[in-house]
Amino acid sequence: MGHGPPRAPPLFLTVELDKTPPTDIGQTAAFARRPASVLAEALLMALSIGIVGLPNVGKSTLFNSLSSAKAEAANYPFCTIEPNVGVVVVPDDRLEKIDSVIHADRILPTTINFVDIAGLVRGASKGEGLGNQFLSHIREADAIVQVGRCFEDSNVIHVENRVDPVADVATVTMELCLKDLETVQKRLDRARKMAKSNDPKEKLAGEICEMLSKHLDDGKPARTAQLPDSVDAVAIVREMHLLTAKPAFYIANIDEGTIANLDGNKHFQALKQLAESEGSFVVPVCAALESQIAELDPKDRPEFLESAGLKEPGLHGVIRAGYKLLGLQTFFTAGKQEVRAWTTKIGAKAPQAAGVIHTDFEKGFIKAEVMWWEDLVTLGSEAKCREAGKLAIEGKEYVMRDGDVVHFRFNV
Ligand SMILES: Nc1nc2c(ncn2[C@@H]2O[C@H](COP(=O)(O)OP(=O)(O)O)[C@@H](O)[C@H]2O)c(=O)[nH]1
Ligand SMILES: [Mg+2]
Repeated sequence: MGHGPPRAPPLFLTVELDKTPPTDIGQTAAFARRPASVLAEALLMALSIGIVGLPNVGKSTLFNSLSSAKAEAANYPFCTIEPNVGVVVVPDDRLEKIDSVIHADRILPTTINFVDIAGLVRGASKGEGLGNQFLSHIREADAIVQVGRCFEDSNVIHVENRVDPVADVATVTMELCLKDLETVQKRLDRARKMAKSNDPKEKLAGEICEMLSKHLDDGKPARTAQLPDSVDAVAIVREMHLLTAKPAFYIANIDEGTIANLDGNKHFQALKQLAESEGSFVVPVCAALESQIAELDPKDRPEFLESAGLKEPGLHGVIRAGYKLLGLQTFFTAGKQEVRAWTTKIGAKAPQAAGVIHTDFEKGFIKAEVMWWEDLVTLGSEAKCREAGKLAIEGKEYVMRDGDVVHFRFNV
């Protein structure tokens, strides 16, 4: 195996992607044969999580901390794509460990997008506040995280004059439910009109819409509705693109005083109970602390975290939660130029993973050479893995694992 065909060229596209400012895209050789929108395409392909919640709960503070953890993100020159869309680095300890045996020129983590969605207030579904502008942002997001204010601070006005995250969450969820109700009602009208045609799918659509109407009317998100478990039913619901059908979790924005002692924060406990009743979960953070952590030099962070009683920045938990909720996993490429993490959906096969790096890798996929990241770190090199029989040659049907280190062979 050591005398196989020459190594595939380095990952030129991705290297260029990070180094080339957007205006120069069409001019570099690597991009010459690709559409100028390749950067836009790459960024759009990234899955995104929308941050929602009432005003003054700490959304923007969290968003800014997420997208301005500058040191890690230095390799991403356009960390904020639009003022409210941020590219966020997915923290992963394995990168450093892999690099401890590779000594690459640089390490590149994988990313996920967060979107700061303002404008949700009571009455928003009827155009209050910023009107319906927020809706398109929520529709575009792949998942939703709702921030609940659990901190008391008389200097920060609460729009409804009380600190009650469960009530806040209910208000926001209700606005989204009301918007979904309109969608469901339209679909129901159509199903009823079509009833005469005896189309079984329309009959099913009618039943589903009736169930959903009742559920949404109670202020319950569509994702928690018990619906028929069939391919048609799933398609009917999916086609409606309901806001409350998106996967969701919660952030509890806690004050500095109780972040290290959550049992003592009744607001957090209440929010946790609500999340769990929906089969979801809540991640505790202190937005005020997170914004200080994001400003710090990475080498000063451990001491700061320790003094705050934290093991890691709370935002790491938020990022991991979002990643998991979206059903994502990580694989690595490791070479002299870079050690890099990439994202695929759980269950992706080797050619799809190759396509995350470059569409040519997918089209011309031949095989994947796969090592387990820990084997690489323990044995010290790809050659050693090969000798030890720890480097597998996999084909098109190989299902990627979280933690694979891969070298793709392809033909263009
Ligand atoms: N005391 C305290 N204030 C916070 C915290 N998080 C946010 N704030 C403050 O609350 C105000 C509103 O925060 P912002 O992030 O703009 O809220 P948004 O309207 O949800 O985007 C700002 O003055 C923040 O500094 C926190 O954890 N503790
Ligand atoms: Mg804001």
